[in-house]
Amino acid sequence: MSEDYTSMWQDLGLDLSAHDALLNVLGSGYRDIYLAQKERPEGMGYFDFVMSEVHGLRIKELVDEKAQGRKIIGSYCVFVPEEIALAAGATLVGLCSGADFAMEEVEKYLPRNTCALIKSSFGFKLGKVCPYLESADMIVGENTCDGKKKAYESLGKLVDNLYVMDLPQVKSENGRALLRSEYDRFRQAVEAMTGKAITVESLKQAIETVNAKRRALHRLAGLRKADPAPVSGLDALLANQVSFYDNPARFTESLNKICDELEQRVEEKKGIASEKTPRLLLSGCPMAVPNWKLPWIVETSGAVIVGEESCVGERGVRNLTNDSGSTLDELMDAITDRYFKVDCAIFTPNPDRLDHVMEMAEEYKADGVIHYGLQFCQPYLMEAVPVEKALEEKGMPCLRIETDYGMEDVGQIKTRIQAFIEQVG
Ligand code: BJ8
Repeated sequence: MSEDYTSMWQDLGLDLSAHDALLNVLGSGYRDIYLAQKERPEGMGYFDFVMSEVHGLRIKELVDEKAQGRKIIGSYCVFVPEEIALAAGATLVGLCSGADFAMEEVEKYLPRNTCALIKSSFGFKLGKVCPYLESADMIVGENTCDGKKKAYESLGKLVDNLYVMDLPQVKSENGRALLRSEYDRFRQAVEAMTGKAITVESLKQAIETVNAKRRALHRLAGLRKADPAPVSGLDALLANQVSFYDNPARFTESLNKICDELEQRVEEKKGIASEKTPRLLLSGCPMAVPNWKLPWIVETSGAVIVGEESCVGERGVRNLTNDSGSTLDELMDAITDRYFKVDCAIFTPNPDRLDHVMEMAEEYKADGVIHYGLQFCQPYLMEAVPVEKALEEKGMPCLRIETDYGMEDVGQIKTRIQAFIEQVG
């Protein structure tokens, strides 16, 4: 880290020794997993820098924004529209966590058989180690899976700024009407917090900013269709993860620069692995920082990941918001339409996701799909079965992996993945 941020972390109320321990684990994990990769694009230096400052410079930026009166909104789900936050003069950051922390404490609040993602969010709060959570003026929870919606009842007792957004579970007219009214309610809550009314101009501008970020991520995704793959799945995942924290305009510019370099690589047929290396698609639960376990296992076992059907991946960013509306109502409708297409497994039925996984497998010329389900995540584990069946009917091999954030099962997963790679290769 470029500076000593101890006093800033202290002011945010972090537990300094626990936070130090977390940074150490994060730092050594990053070194062993990311910096050990070969043939990385030079532009990834930007993400190395961002990660080295993820609790430093970026937090200082947020603290400075707060000092100038800007509000920070933390969110746990891609259903929370960044467009609305930006249009009201607020900054949105992702809060999902990808590491176990303070598990003993967590299990005083949540049953053991809760998914690692929810437990981790609680662990970061109870362990007082997340400066994003502690900087947030509003924390948005959403009624998606049963685990999350019940967990927010407990989280509401641990924080005094939780806002719960209701979400539909069915893609019907009523479902869309609920989403639209919840987005209006959220807009009003954010306006009341920032004291800034959203205008047609500010919303259009915000839509453009977020669309530009998504377009850059589409560009990155498109380049991964090449063989040899110009960038690793680990690095592409990192770009997607950082998109939840970074300043959106800076992120877009930096990612576009990396894509320029990757375009060059594709032209020169330069890859992170040789041509014809087995290509795998990941599908399933989101992977929040620093959850790099599965891609790390896959890419150190002789395959390359070419896409993620995930909220930290294509499910989260594939659709753009139409900015052609000329009234607030039309723009809010466009936002609702855009987010209503997100095919999270909490929806029932959810045929779009099955179609999307198959489309992606074809487009990215995958040799096989790994379905990633977090233990105790009912929506994704349940959908893993029809996903696997649909893929296999099309002759696309699929491997279902169910795991958590622990490292105890790495050896066993590696053996299964190596066998799968042999099969598809
Ligand atoms: S839109 S995927 S970000 S809810 S892993 S907490 S589903 S038990 S994270 Fe998600 Fe929004 Fe959907 Fe995307 Fe529950 Fe499963 Fe845990 Fe999950």
